[in-house]
Amino acid sequence: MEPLESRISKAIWRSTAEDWLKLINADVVVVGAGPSGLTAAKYLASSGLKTVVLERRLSFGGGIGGGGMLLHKIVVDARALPILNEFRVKYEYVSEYDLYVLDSSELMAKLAAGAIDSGAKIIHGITVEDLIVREDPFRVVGVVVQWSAVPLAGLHVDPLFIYSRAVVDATGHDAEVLKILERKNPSAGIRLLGERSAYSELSEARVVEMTGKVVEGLYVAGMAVAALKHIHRMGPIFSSMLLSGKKVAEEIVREVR
Ligand code: 48F
Repeated sequence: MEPLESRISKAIWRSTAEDWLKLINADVVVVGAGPSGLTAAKYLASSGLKTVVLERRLSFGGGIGGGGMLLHKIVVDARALPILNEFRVKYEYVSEYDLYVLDSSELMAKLAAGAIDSGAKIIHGITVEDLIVREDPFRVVGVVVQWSAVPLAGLHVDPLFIYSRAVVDATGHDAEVLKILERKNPSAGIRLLGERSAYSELSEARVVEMTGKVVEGLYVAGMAVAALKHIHRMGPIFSSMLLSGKKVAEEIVREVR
């Protein structure tokens, strides 16, 4: 048998290559492993769509881990309970405030586990730096990807591509994919109106309402919706992030399947 070092390396290269050869023609690319992206990934994958979540960092959960001002709790309202139950996340009802409180660590872990167990592939350390598009009519047909370490090192390295039937911008407050769409593709006719200051109640409702398709092939979920539609921020209440993820998945399943 070969020495252990060469077997370690070959096993990793081969398995990675096998995964990527499948993923290069995905059904759905979800950009960002925050609450909206992970929720979307679970429902997409459990509907049988080949789903890959690309996450720039080496962790899951996006803004969940910071809790409320670094306190290890977040809240939801009753609308989110069916989703929390599906992911088997525990919560406590605080009647005085009419809110459900949960541990941020549990939400992160179980959203990720739920997405993976449903068949989604989550790949860390990958930054989506551009889109693949077609014109006349304008549509998005995939993403341009790079190891996150490359921009951090300030290197110029040409990226690679993942072709997909749908892309979801779940990159949070910065709406990174939509910013690329706006900056580099004037023919898409999209303008980001920017997020507004806090108004939790209104924002929780509006983000879910405005979740969905942006242009052919590109959808938006989570706080990126607020950046697109000039919606207020809501702080560490996460009902709309979960509901938005589920809603975008349902829309894509209807349109892509
Ligand atoms: O920010 P994030 O948690 O987005 P979200 O799902 O949820 C927002 C809430 O966490 C919170 C809030 C609501 O209560 O206000 O902020 O809308 O997760 C976004 C993820 O996307 C990754 C980023 O590292 C984070 O984990 N991300 C951002 N840009 C890219 C990216 C990119 N270009 N390529 C890959 N990943």
